[in-house]
Amino acid sequence: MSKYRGKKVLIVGCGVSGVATAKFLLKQGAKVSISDTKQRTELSETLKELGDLKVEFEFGGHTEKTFMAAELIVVSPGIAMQSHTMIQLAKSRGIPTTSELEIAAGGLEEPLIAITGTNGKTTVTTIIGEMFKADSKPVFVGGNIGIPVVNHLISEQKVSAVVAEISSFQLDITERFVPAVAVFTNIDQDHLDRYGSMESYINSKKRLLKACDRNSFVVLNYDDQIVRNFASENTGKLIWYTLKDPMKVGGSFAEGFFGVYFDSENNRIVAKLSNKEEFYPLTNFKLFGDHSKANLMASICAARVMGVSPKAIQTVIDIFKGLPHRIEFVRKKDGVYLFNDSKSTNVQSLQAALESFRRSPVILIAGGKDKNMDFTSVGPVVQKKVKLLILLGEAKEKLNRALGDFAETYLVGTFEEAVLIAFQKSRNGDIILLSPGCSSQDMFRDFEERGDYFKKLVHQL
Ligand code: UMA
Repeated sequence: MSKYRGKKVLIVGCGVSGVATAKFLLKQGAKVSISDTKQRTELSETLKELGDLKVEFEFGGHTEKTFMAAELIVVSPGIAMQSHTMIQLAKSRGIPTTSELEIAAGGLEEPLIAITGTNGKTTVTTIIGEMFKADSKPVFVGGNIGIPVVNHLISEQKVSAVVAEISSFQLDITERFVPAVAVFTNIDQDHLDRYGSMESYINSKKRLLKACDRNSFVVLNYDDQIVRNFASENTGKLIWYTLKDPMKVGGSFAEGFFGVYFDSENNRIVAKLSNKEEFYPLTNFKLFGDHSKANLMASICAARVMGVSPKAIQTVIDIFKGLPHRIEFVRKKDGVYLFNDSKSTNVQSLQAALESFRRSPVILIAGGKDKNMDFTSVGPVVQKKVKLLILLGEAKEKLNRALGDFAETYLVGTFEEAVLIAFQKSRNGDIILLSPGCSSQDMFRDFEERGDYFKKLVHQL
């Protein structure tokens, strides 16, 4: 019998994750209520999902009565639990809290491959999923990518693995889960408006490392200093991936190298995950930049240790076209190449996008909602690559102070102006790149709406 049967569970937050959790818990026989600060009318889309299922609602705020009546509280990832008065009050009265991820992980019969990091999470999650599919292995792909992991339990389908993108927000509210594989892509400034300091953001990411046991494979990016340092606290089976040749790094790293690296001379990836080396040529690999190779290597580590065949891995390398809004080629117009990188919502992703373009000068459109980030580190790459900087959104003044001296700069009010000026000022062979380096919520619902709007304007040119 389910441990949730008859239990009074309060779900805080009626978003995608809250609604999926409600559906699962109802199926388990729990008595479910949902509390949300929004009004019912604002939540009509997500509420449709629940149909006429028996749920008690509290809209327009959270009350003590509702929270104190619960035997278990499920907190949505978007809620900063540590500073939430009502959740802290409930905790102080001994009411346990949990998360959608913890509930889902507790019910999984299949191995969980968890991917976290500041950038590249969605791409790595997707590529791993594609590798399983190419090997005819059924797989569930979800998590922070927009599909709650608990949906897999609702579906009751058997798969060979669950691949989940895990955000720091999810990690903050999750205590008990043991991944079979944990992948760390990189860690750089992000969500500092929520965490206040890099240390606190890093500690949040580290919760995934701490969740691993000695049977877990821990995949670390050697090229990221913060992630590299995680090795000293690792208790699982360590796998490295790096763009560097381990023999050139030397020392004990080269001698005991277990992992995947990029062989630049032969444009191929080398996997040393057993006694036998495997080679994956990148001749047909379509994604731009070193960060894409790094994402691919992280994916190979996870897929290979979970038994995906080299043939399936090579198939995905050869055919994967990338995801929308990530340095996505939109169109060539009058000799000018236009790219949409709306998913670039932090400093590191902006840097990676600019570094991906080796040749032509770039006209960069950047700006959006600031997350308390410091953009000064992007100065040198702007100076090297950018011929014109077009800034917009809430962060435009801040970006101008950090980067304005490195390229001719325009501050504009709308996306229409930005695209128009970019195109008017462009010449044959130039690249126009939207890579905001900021989140989208000052002007759009999310990065997808922003990217779609940019693409619409580009097609209207
Ligand atoms: N709410 C309250 N009380 C509060 C604060 C919020 O009731 O004090 C309510 C809001 O009114 C809203 C609901 O909580 O109705 C929103 O919940 P949520 O923010 O947790 O969003 P979900 O729709 O459940 O989506 C979450 C993730 N959202 C966040 O982490 C902010 C989704 O990641 C994730 O895809 C989804 O669960 C499924 O797992 C999104 C995201 O932006 C894409 N993630 C961040 C990122 O990638 O940078 C971490």
